[in-house]
Formats: sequence, structure tokens, C-alpha cells
Amino acid sequence: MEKPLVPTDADVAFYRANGYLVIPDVFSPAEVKELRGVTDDFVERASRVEAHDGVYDLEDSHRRGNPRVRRIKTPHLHDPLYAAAARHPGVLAVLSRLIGPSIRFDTGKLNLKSAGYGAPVEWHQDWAFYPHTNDDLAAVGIMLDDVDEANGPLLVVPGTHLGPTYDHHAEGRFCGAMDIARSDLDLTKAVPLLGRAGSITVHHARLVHGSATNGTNRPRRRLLYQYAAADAWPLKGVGDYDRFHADLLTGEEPEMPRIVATPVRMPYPEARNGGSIYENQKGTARRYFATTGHL
Ligand SMILES: O=C(O)CCC(=O)C(=O)O
Repeated sequence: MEKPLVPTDADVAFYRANGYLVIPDVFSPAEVKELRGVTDDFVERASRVEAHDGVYDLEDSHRRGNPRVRRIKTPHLHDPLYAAAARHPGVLAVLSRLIGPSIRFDTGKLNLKSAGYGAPVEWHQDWAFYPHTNDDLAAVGIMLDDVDEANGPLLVVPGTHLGPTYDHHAEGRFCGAMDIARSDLDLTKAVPLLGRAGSITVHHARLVHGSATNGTNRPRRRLLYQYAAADAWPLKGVGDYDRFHADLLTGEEPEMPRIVATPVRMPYPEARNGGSIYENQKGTARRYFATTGHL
């Protein structure tokens, strides 16, 4: 394997100021091909599935025999290739520069955003879903397809990781989406994260982001894995300590959590529609992408 690409000092400074990075060609064409192959198999098996389950989150238009998969949940638990992708040396080399040498894997998903109908994800901050004792948390997106302006790229609002944590509630319950009309955000500043298949994106957990429907005839499949500095502890608590400990990918298990003052809102009371961000966001009456479409 080639030596992993490591972000330069300028890349790190860009990430600190803007809250995101795009790094080309972290996964080789052969690795991408294998990941696409497993993904095709998962989608095919979904033709026998009727409703959301532990593996599949389905588009509203999904039917048995005509599979329309919105997301494969926790892919790393269902196939060793997905598990290996979460520990890819290229990904860890990038993260160690951005969040430090001791890195814990949190969880992951594969958002399919299929050609023609792949669902939008409303504007949100990941931090609103899983606040921690410090904010050295990042999500890594692995592009399984070329991503351009039209096939539903991740859109980010640079610098918002340094600002407030916005309200992600509707009618008093968590809904996992921001109400843009009630925020001070200037969405003309949003930028699409584009690249060839095999590239990765990294975004800070507090960065405002979202994505539109994929109206093209090209898929936009993207693995999305969450990581945290090992000394960041989830404020919602640790459900399974053995797994939490086993998910330490590099470095040392710290003796104590590191506590840093950050704007925190708790995702309670829980979303009326559980199961995935897509379901949570059905709780908002103010859908930006459904009403406004693309930027
Ligand atoms: O896949 C996307 O375009 C956005 C995904 C995202 O932000 C999420 O699933 O939390």
C-alpha cells in the first residue's frame, strides 16, 4: 500500500478555521470497487425487506421487490470490508493530525442517495445529536462515487463549528434539523464538498451541514464514520463500555475525560420518529430542501 497522505500544516489550519477538509484518493480504485460490490449486494437483499430494520433505513417509496435503500445502518457491524474501511490507515493518518493521536471510533452509516430520488438531509450539526465532554469529534465521509454539484454533495457552512449550537427541536421535541428561518445563517456561504470516488471528506461535529435530493441519474453513495478524541466522553452516557473500550483505534485509553466548555444542547425529549436522522427530521415542519430544493 502507498504511504497514506497526511494533511499539511496548511490543511490543518484550514480545518481549524473552516471545520472541514476534502482529501483526494485516500481509497484506491480497487478498494472503492470492493466497497461498491458489497453495497450492491446489500441493496439487492433489501428487495426481501418490507420495513426499516436493524440494517436498512428505507426510502418512503421502497417496496418489497423494488428496493429503495436510503441508508445501511452501522455497516461496520454487518460486513468486514466496511469494518476495515473505518480503520483504513489513510483515514487514521488524517484524523490523528486533526483530533490527536488517541482516536475512538463511534459509529457509522452508509447514505446511499440513489440516482433519481436519494433523499435530502436537512441542515443540522452532528453535535446536537451527540454532545461530548469536548468537541474534538469529526465525521469522515468516504466517497464511493464521484460527487459533483448535482448529485447531492454534502453542503457545509464554513466556520460554523466555532459558533452556536442551534436548536434542533420542533414542538418541544428533538427533531435533528435546524429551522433555518429562525437562525442567523447565511446559506449563500455554503460550499459543496466535491471529489472523485475514493476521496474523503472530514467535517467537525459542530459544523452546520446538509444535502439535497439527488435528482441526477448518477448515484452518490457515501460511507460516513464518526470518530472522537479518546478523552471525549458522550454526555448521553456510554451504553456498552466493552464496545466503547474496544473502539479505541489508536493511542491510549485516557485516565480521565477532558472537559472543555462548548455550547451544548441535549437531544431530549427524544425525537418522535426514531431510527435514523431521516425519520427524526420528519418531526420538523420547516423542511429546507423539500421546499427550497438546492442552494
Ligand atoms: O449523506 C449526506 O449527504 C449527509 C449525511 C449526514 O449529515 C448525516 O447522515 O448525518
